[in-house]
Amino acid sequence: MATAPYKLLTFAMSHYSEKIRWTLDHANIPYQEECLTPVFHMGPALRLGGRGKTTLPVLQTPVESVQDSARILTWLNDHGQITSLMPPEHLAEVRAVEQRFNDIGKDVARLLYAKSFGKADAHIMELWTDHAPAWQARIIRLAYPLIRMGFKQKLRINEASALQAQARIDLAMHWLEDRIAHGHGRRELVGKQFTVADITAASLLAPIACPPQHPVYGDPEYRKAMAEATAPWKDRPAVAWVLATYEQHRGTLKGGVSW
Ligand SMILES: N[C@@H](CCC(=O)N[C@@H](CS)C(=O)NCC(=O)O)C(=O)O
Repeated sequence: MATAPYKLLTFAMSHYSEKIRWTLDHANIPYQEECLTPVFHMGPALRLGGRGKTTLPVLQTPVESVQDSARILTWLNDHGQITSLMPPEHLAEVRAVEQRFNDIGKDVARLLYAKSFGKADAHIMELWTDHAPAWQARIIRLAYPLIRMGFKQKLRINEASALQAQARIDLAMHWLEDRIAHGHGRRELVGKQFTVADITAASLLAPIACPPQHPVYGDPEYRKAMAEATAPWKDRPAVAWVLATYEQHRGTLKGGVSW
């Protein structure tokens, strides 16, 4: 079997990873996804990213490896791969909307972990180990309390930061709702076509909206585990927009991962 020219390193449950996964799927760019295990991702992310950062996603291309979802979009666009998703006449606005939703990514993670650590640990452990080799899964399970503590520190998770995260997510949702309300019936956030602005907004809010098309957030177990965190937004038009966008545009996951 021919190997795909691109390899996408992700966490299964990462919303920034979903943004790139969706972009590649939508643009029909052949790729192989590899879901890494938290903690064990650091080596590959540091080595391939070459920027002293440990974040995923990282896209390995035939030319070079690119870390960071915004930089990956720039690379794909510069190489002529996603022109219809980044229309030149709207590029500045598309990127501004992308940035707006990138900026709440950490808040979404912070809030979900703040509300589920200590309450849904069994499910979180499962999410972290679902695609892991047996030896890694064993270590994660044994070290879970320590890793959880590390996450809490890294994401600065506490009562006050969770409240602040909730307020910032709320603001982004209000912006989205205002945008749709003034869109004269159009659901696209920029111009008249589907762009990475829509993909970014929908992906970054997906852990809250829980669209059934998403392999992690669509799982009833995930919804149950995150119910307390997601409850305040259940009936919001922004959440309805995310669900409708997934239904209309998400399509098949083509990275070859068995979910
Ligand atoms: N600015 C980055 C943020 C990515 C990010 O925060 N990824 C999280 C997962 S959602 C991550 O890799 N966390 C683990 C780490 O930082 O080591 C992007 O857009 O790709």
